[in-house]
Amino acid sequence: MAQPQDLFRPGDALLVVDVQNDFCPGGALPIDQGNEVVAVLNIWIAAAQQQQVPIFLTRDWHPAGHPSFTVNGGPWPVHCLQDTSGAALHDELLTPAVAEVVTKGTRFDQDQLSAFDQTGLADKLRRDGIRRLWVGGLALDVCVLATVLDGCREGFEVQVPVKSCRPVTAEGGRAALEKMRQAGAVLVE
Ligand code: VGL
Ligand code: ZN
Repeated sequence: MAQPQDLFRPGDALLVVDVQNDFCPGGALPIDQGNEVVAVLNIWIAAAQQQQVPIFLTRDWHPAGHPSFTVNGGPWPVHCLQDTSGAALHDELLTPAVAEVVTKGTRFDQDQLSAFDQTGLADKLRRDGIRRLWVGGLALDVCVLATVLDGCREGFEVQVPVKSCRPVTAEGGRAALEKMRQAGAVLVE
Protein backbone atom coordinates (compact mmCIF):
# COMPACT_ATOMS: atom_id res chain seq x y z
CA MET A 1 0.00 0.00 0.00
CA ALA A 2 1.25 3.49 -0.82
CA GLN A 3 2.48 5.47 2.17
CA PRO A 4 2.17 9.21 2.82
CA GLN A 5 5.82 9.85 1.97
CA ASP A 6 5.29 8.34 -1.50
CA LEU A 7 2.12 10.32 -2.16
CA PHE A 8 3.20 13.90 -1.57
CA ARG A 9 4.28 15.99 -4.54
CA PRO A 10 5.17 19.66 -5.03
CA GLY A 11 2.16 21.93 -4.55
CA ASP A 12 0.66 19.75 -1.80
CA ALA A 13 -0.38 20.78 1.71
CA LEU A 14 -1.70 18.77 4.67
CA LEU A 15 -4.81 20.01 6.47
CA VAL A 16 -5.59 18.37 9.83
CA VAL A 17 -9.08 19.28 11.01
CA ASP A 18 -10.08 19.73 14.65
CA VAL A 19 -8.17 16.92 16.37
CA GLN A 20 -9.13 18.36 19.76
CA ASN A 21 -9.82 16.75 23.12
CA ASP A 22 -13.52 17.63 23.10
CA PHE A 23 -14.00 15.53 19.95
CA CYS A 24 -12.27 12.49 21.47
CA PRO A 25 -13.67 9.96 23.97
CA GLY A 26 -14.06 11.71 27.35
CA GLY A 27 -14.59 15.10 25.70
CA ALA A 28 -17.67 17.32 25.52
CA LEU A 29 -18.70 16.21 22.02
CA PRO A 30 -17.04 12.81 21.84
CA ILE A 31 -16.70 10.99 18.55
CA ASP A 32 -16.40 7.19 18.70
CA GLN A 33 -12.72 6.28 18.25
CA GLY A 34 -11.97 9.94 17.54
CA ASN A 35 -8.60 9.47 19.25
CA GLU A 36 -7.70 6.76 16.73
CA VAL A 37 -7.10 9.30 13.99
CA VAL A 38 -4.08 10.61 15.91
CA ALA A 39 -1.79 7.68 15.09
CA VAL A 40 -2.81 7.80 11.43
CA LEU A 41 -2.43 11.56 11.13
CA ASN A 42 0.92 11.53 12.90
CA ILE A 43 2.33 9.46 10.03
CA TRP A 44 1.04 12.09 7.59
CA ILE A 45 2.36 14.95 9.70
CA ALA A 46 5.81 13.40 10.08
CA ALA A 47 6.04 12.71 6.35
CA ALA A 48 4.87 16.23 5.52
CA GLN A 49 7.41 17.74 7.88
CA GLN A 50 10.20 15.67 6.41
CA GLN A 51 9.28 16.62 2.85
CA GLN A 52 8.62 20.26 3.67
CA VAL A 53 4.96 19.95 2.76
CA PRO A 54 3.09 22.79 4.51
CA ILE A 55 0.98 21.62 7.46
CA PHE A 56 -2.17 23.35 8.70
CA LEU A 57 -3.85 22.34 11.96
CA THR A 58 -7.36 23.67 12.43
CA ARG A 59 -9.08 24.21 15.73
CA ASP A 60 -12.70 24.82 16.64
CA TRP A 61 -12.42 27.74 19.06
CA HIS A 62 -15.67 28.96 20.48
CA PRO A 63 -16.48 31.86 22.80
CA ALA A 64 -18.90 31.17 25.66
CA GLY A 65 -22.38 31.83 24.34
CA HIS A 66 -21.55 30.56 20.86
CA PRO A 67 -24.63 30.19 18.62
CA SER A 68 -23.81 26.53 17.83
CA PHE A 69 -24.49 25.51 21.46
CA THR A 70 -27.90 24.05 22.33
CA VAL A 71 -28.22 26.51 25.20
CA ASN A 72 -28.14 29.24 22.56
CA GLY A 73 -30.45 27.47 20.11
CA GLY A 74 -27.78 25.59 18.16
CA PRO A 75 -27.33 21.87 17.46
CA TRP A 76 -24.33 21.03 19.67
CA PRO A 77 -23.48 20.73 23.36
CA VAL A 78 -20.99 23.29 24.69
CA HIS A 79 -17.59 22.29 23.27
CA CYS A 80 -14.17 23.68 22.36
CA LEU A 81 -14.42 26.70 24.60
CA GLN A 82 -11.45 28.97 23.99
CA ASP A 83 -8.43 28.27 26.22
CA THR A 84 -9.93 25.18 27.88
CA SER A 85 -8.29 21.75 27.88
CA GLY A 86 -11.21 20.49 25.79
CA ALA A 87 -10.29 22.89 23.03
CA ALA A 88 -6.61 21.89 23.09
CA LEU A 89 -5.28 19.72 20.31
CA HIS A 90 -4.95 16.07 21.34
CA ASP A 91 -1.79 15.65 23.45
CA GLU A 92 -0.33 12.97 21.21
CA LEU A 93 -0.90 14.81 17.94
CA LEU A 94 2.41 15.88 16.42
CA THR A 95 2.51 19.66 16.19
CA PRO A 96 5.73 20.66 14.45
CA ALA A 97 6.71 24.28 14.94
CA VAL A 98 6.35 24.83 11.20
CA ALA A 99 2.67 23.86 11.31
CA GLU A 100 0.24 26.76 11.05
CA VAL A 101 -2.84 26.86 13.24
CA VAL A 102 -6.13 27.86 11.62
CA THR A 103 -8.68 29.09 14.13
CA LYS A 104 -12.39 29.02 13.34
CA GLY A 105 -15.69 29.15 15.17
CA THR A 106 -14.92 32.43 16.93
CA ARG A 107 -17.79 34.48 15.52
CA PHE A 108 -20.61 35.51 17.83
CA ASP A 109 -23.27 35.42 15.10
CA GLN A 110 -22.69 32.19 13.17
CA ASP A 111 -20.78 28.90 13.18
CA GLN A 112 -17.86 28.26 10.85
CA LEU A 113 -17.64 24.53 10.18
CA SER A 114 -15.27 24.84 7.26
CA ALA A 115 -11.61 25.78 7.64
CA PHE A 116 -12.19 28.02 4.59
CA ASP A 117 -15.10 29.96 6.08
CA GLN A 118 -13.86 33.53 6.55
CA THR A 119 -10.37 32.44 7.58
CA GLY A 120 -8.48 33.60 4.49
CA LEU A 121 -7.07 30.09 4.12
CA ALA A 122 -7.80 29.73 0.39
CA ASP A 123 -5.90 32.93 -0.43
CA LYS A 124 -3.02 31.91 1.80
CA LEU A 125 -2.75 28.50 0.10
CA ARG A 126 -2.89 30.01 -3.39
CA ARG A 127 -0.25 32.55 -2.43
CA ASP A 128 1.97 29.68 -1.32
CA GLY A 129 1.46 27.82 -4.60
CA ILE A 130 -0.64 25.04 -3.11
CA ARG A 131 -2.82 23.16 -5.60
CA ARG A 132 -3.64 19.94 -3.80
CA LEU A 133 -4.78 19.26 -0.23
CA TRP A 134 -4.71 16.16 1.92
CA VAL A 135 -7.50 16.52 4.49
CA GLY A 136 -8.19 14.38 7.56
CA GLY A 137 -9.46 14.73 11.11
CA LEU A 138 -12.72 15.23 12.98
CA ALA A 139 -15.55 15.04 12.37
CA LEU A 140 -15.83 13.37 8.97
CA ASP A 141 -19.50 14.32 8.62
CA VAL A 142 -19.22 17.86 10.02
CA CYS A 143 -16.07 19.96 9.78
CA VAL A 144 -14.06 17.64 7.56
CA LEU A 145 -17.01 17.47 5.16
CA ALA A 146 -17.50 21.25 5.09
CA THR A 147 -13.77 21.80 4.61
CA VAL A 148 -13.46 19.25 1.80
CA LEU A 149 -16.47 20.66 -0.06
CA ASP A 150 -15.15 24.22 0.24
CA GLY A 151 -11.67 23.08 -0.79
CA CYS A 152 -13.11 21.58 -3.98
CA ARG A 153 -15.19 24.71 -4.59
CA GLU A 154 -12.09 26.86 -4.18
CA GLY A 155 -10.43 24.89 -6.96
CA PHE A 156 -8.04 22.72 -4.97
CA GLU A 157 -7.59 19.04 -5.71
CA VAL A 158 -8.67 17.36 -2.48
CA GLN A 159 -7.52 13.95 -1.28
CA VAL A 160 -9.14 12.38 1.78
CA PRO A 161 -7.38 9.48 3.50
CA VAL A 162 -10.52 7.87 4.89
CA LYS A 163 -8.81 6.18 7.85
CA SER A 164 -7.60 9.55 9.08
CA CYS A 165 -11.22 10.62 9.78
CA ARG A 166 -14.08 9.54 12.08
CA PRO A 167 -17.73 10.61 11.84
CA VAL A 168 -20.20 11.67 14.54
CA THR A 169 -22.57 9.01 13.14
CA ALA A 170 -21.80 6.08 10.85
CA GLU A 171 -24.70 7.03 8.62
CA GLY A 172 -23.50 10.62 8.42
CA GLY A 173 -20.03 9.36 7.60
CA ARG A 174 -21.25 7.33 4.64
CA ALA A 175 -23.28 10.26 3.32
CA ALA A 176 -20.30 12.59 3.78
CA LEU A 177 -18.01 10.34 1.73
CA GLU A 178 -20.59 10.27 -1.06
CA LYS A 179 -20.92 14.07 -1.05
CA MET A 180 -17.14 14.43 -1.13
CA ARG A 181 -16.88 12.04 -4.06
CA GLN A 182 -19.60 13.93 -5.94
CA ALA A 183 -17.75 17.19 -5.33
CA GLY A 184 -14.64 15.74 -6.96
CA ALA A 185 -12.59 14.82 -3.89
CA VAL A 186 -10.53 11.65 -4.09
CA LEU A 187 -11.07 9.16 -1.28
CA VAL A 188 -7.83 7.37 -0.44
CA GLU A 189 -7.55 3.79 1.01
C1 VGL B 1 -17.41 20.12 14.76
C2 VGL B 1 -19.50 19.94 15.63
C3 VGL B 1 -19.44 21.21 16.12
C4 VGL B 1 -16.28 19.50 14.01
C5 VGL B 1 -17.32 21.41 15.25
O1 VGL B 1 -15.13 19.92 14.20
O2 VGL B 1 -16.54 18.56 13.22
N1 VGL B 1 -18.51 19.40 14.95
N2 VGL B 1 -18.34 21.94 15.93
ZN1 ZN C 1 -17.95 23.66 17.08
